[in-house]
Amino acid sequence: NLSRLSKNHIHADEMPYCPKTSPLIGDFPSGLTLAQVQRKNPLVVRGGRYRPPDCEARHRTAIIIPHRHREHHLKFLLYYLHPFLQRQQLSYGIYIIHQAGNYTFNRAKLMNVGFREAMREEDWDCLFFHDVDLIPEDDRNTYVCDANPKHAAIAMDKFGYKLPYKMYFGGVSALTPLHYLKMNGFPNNYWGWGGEDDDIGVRVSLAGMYISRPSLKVGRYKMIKHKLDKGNDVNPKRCSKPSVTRQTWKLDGMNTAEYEIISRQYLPLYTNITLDFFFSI
Ligand code: UD2
Ligand code: MN
Repeated sequence: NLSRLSKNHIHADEMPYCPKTSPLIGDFPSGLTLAQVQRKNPLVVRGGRYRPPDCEARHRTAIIIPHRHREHHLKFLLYYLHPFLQRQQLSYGIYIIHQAGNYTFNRAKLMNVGFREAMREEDWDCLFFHDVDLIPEDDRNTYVCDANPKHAAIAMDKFGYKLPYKMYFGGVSALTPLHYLKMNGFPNNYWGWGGEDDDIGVRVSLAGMYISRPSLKVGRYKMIKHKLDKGNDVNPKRCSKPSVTRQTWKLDGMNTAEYEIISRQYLPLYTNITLDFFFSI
């Protein structure tokens, strides 16, 4: 007994003390690397794809994430999202749509790119259009589609876990390919911050559909704090009116989305699709 005690003691002595505050608790573990996320998700394969190992998934979901200069957020999102989606027993793939260059950011147009490029690869039955900085807090928030377009991010910490206004459609939304095509996708002409989410919300009803939502308890998200990015200035056209969308939705959207892909990389944790709108304007 004594000898075992002393052995333990020596062993403990050889190790450094744990940090004063554990990096393993709290929201965002410090010093997290993509290699660590990869090690924690051994069943995720090339391009950020996964299927449950012991049953046939009932749902095939693609996650479409618009991205530029948010590597820090992306790392945390992948850290939370991969295990979250695996617990839901989905067959899934993660697509990062990366806008390169300095041209003004265009979130909605990047979603159109993501839709077409993801559907080109696989017959996804649901697409989640997902801000890079939103972390789902509740496992019951299932990443599958409803009969109508679903707005998933309805209760965010930054809005006091309440829906800010009735037609709000920002953050995270889920549409089937049929929903998406029915509303002619998302607008291509919202450059910079704001307005595109309201336009998208109006498209849903103009196309004869409803916005479905999970409960306020389930649709909870944490937004990683950030400032407005360089190259994403407030869009002067952000206060678009439903009457404007009514005139434009059939003329601008998926049917007119033009772009040129610079590269497509199948990385261990996601598929990265890079483009620069400068070359397609
Ligand atoms: C709100 C909406 C968002 C969108 C935006 C207006 C929430 C939680 N989200 O977000 O859906 O409607 O307003 O456009 O209310 N991004 C980059 N790099 C950039 C700029 C943007 O990666 O330089 C991506 C990233 O995925 C980000 C998203 O675009 O999460 C939205 O941009 P934001 O986070 O700056 O805008 P925010 O939080 O006001
Ligand atoms: Mn944000």
